[in-house]
Amino acid sequence: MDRILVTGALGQLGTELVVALQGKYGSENVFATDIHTPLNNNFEGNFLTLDVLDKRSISELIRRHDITQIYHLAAILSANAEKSPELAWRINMDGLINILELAKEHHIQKVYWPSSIAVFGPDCPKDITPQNTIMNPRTIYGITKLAGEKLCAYYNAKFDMDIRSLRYPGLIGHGALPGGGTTDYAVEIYHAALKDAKYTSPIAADTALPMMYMPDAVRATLELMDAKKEYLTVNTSYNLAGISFTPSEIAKSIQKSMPDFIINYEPDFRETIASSWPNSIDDSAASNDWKWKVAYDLDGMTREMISHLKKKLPPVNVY
Ligand code: NAD
Ligand code: AKB
Repeated sequence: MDRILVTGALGQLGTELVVALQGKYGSENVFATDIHTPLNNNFEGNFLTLDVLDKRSISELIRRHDITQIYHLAAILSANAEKSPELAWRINMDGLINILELAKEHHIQKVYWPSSIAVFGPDCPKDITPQNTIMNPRTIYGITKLAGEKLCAYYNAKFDMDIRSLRYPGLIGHGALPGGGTTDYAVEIYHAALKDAKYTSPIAADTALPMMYMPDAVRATLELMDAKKEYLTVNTSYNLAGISFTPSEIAKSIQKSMPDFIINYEPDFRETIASSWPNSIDDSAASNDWKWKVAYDLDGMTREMISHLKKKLPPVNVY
């Protein structure tokens, strides 16, 4: 029987991935953890407070609950990482090596660890960025993700482990508030549209970034984890494409259901990060190896985001 530990479970990805894991493995077999506690303590299922820098507590939790798989999501995202690089290095790298060492020691069957399009830098091809290319990330977050990919590949090869990874594009979901990333503007914009009918973008109007609606990201994760190991040809982290759009294009998509919505642009340090990342991604390795196919386009995602958030926020001119 599979028993699952999820770290960083209260974040944007964890909030939706935990529900999918509970559906697949049974709520009683999923142990969601985070350094923070759930708001109003209203978490459905097992929840435990856990700091990924506290190796002894992680080891104790794995032993006590007979954990067989780990989804290690805890991290500091790109924009926040630029404000505290040393903290980002500790959480992203020391947290990862704690998990890898404990996974080895406790003979964990499978580990999932997410990487990011942040592994790419300004020297890589911007359009349809290949799986393997020059990387040279310029952000501390991207550096930790690239080092993390190499670390996972090393543990796989050296200790014959099964650690799998995806290079997510910017993820867009309604389950949790944005977590300090550069692509998080594309989550904030929906909240702002419904709350104030206007948004000031920290990213320039025509800077395209690869993005993905959260249900696609969750499905990709479960599909990769279910794939037969012998079919997987990428030993670092799979490129994942999704949909690419600019702030001006997402604004136009929102205006289809909210014609009064206004967008302004005040690019800040996040624009520098965004313009060092790809415009779009080549994910043919994922399509070939485990038949990955994206489902949501920009307008489909916009319709769902507005419909879900409308139930949570006071509405402003939604037609
Ligand atoms: P998030 O910032 O929303 O959530 C991260 C969670 O980690 C938070 O709930 C936070 O409380 C927790 N955390 C921070 N420090 C911790 C610690 N010391 N111990 C335990 N928990 C701690 O991030 P997310 O968007 O959910 O991202 C999850 C993972 O996916 C990260 O590894 C991130 O790098 C990766 N990823 C996310 C995106 C995206 O667009 N959201 C894109 C690419 C990759
Ligand atoms: C960020 O912007 O930092 C994340 C990511 C793309 O990894 N959303």
